[in-house]
Amino acid sequence: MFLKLNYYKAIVPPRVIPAFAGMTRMNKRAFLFSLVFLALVFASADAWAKNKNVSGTLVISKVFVRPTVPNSLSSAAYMEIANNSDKQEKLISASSPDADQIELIKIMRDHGMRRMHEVDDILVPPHSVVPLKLGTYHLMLIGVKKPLVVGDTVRIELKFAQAGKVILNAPVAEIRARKHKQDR
Ligand SMILES: [Cu+2]
Repeated sequence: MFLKLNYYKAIVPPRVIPAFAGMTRMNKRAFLFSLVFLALVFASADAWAKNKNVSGTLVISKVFVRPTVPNSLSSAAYMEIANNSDKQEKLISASSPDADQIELIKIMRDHGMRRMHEVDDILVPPHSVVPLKLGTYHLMLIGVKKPLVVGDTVRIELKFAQAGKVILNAPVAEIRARKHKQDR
């Protein structure tokens, strides 16, 4: 068998694989058909997996953006990010056509005061939910193009390490809990 393979390698061009060279015409046809069939199976499985990743294993809910206050061009977006997969997910950036930039902000305690710290990413461990809410994280919209009022919708594009781009249409709504002075 080993010798036979070497023999085929010697007489056929390098790009023709040895197994193919020894086949009858019918076998070649069946072999090519199998290759095409397998390629189609893998292509559709891949598409299905990608689709499932965005819509099934990564679930983003409770999304809203705060209205802007007078004389302010910034706002904050809140949501819950659920990762139902076995892999760690990571929010790596966010942007919006309605704002100059969006920063990922973590609230940290500093001498008893809550302060905003920009972070590079927000980790979402496998099978867990990370809330972006008062006291944890939020997305800081900087340089909004026009004042945001209740009833408006803000398009936010999130970029995840695993799932890639996720587009949200976030409603502008008042925050129900206590006030968060750091965001003003
Ligand atoms: Cu903020």
